[in-house]
Amino acid sequence: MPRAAALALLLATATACANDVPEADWSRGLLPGHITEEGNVIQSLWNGAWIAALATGAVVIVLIVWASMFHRKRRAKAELPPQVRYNLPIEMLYTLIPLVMVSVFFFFTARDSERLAQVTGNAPVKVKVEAYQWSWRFTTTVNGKTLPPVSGVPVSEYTKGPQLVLPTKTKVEFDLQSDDVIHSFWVPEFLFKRDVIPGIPENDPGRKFEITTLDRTGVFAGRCAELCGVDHSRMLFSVKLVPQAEFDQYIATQQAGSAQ
Ligand SMILES: [Cu+2]
Repeated sequence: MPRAAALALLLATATACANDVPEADWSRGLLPGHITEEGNVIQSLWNGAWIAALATGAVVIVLIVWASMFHRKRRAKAELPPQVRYNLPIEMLYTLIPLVMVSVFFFFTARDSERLAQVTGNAPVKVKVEAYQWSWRFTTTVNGKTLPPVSGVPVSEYTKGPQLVLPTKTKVEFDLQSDDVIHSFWVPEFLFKRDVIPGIPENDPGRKFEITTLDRTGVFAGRCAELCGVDHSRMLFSVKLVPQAEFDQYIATQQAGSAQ
């Protein structure tokens, strides 16, 4: 009983502190609601993988129960049951079914990761992300014009970290760079994260990825997902999604600020 009470207390406090943790919903298989088109791809791969895993599990459990109920050793007959060694059809089945299953899983995973890694290079908004111990610097280029960079310091609340403003319904390219250690750029609502690895040369496609934002506004938490030192947990930032008109306004104020 005291254990249960302690757990309940822990859960209550954890929930109270975790204001930047997006709400996970059972209908989405416990993923947060996504804000990118790529999120649709990830959500359906996630759902499909769970359905396949649960279906496989159900078949296995039914077979185990069936075998243990109807093929028990009978007391009277002490002899071995019929053996299926060297039974070609059954052995082929043992081999073929797992092969087909793994191929199906592999096909969907490969198809979707290919799609997610695709970089067309024609995104109207490009963001250079520089990760450092322990914050981020975002340099946004819109239609060839570069805005002054936004950078931050370690903070305990994501709203106080550097903020990346992006328009809705727009393709955005990210270019990840680190000059110290490995970090990982993670916005939970992207349903995607990628390691920021030092030493990858500029223009290497391995440091880039693209998203297309959905028509969903708001401020979303971002964090570093690779233990990178003492203030790793305070390497927080936010992504603010605004309608195009508001984004144009933001660009205008940023450019005016940099001209002074
Ligand atoms: Cu980090």
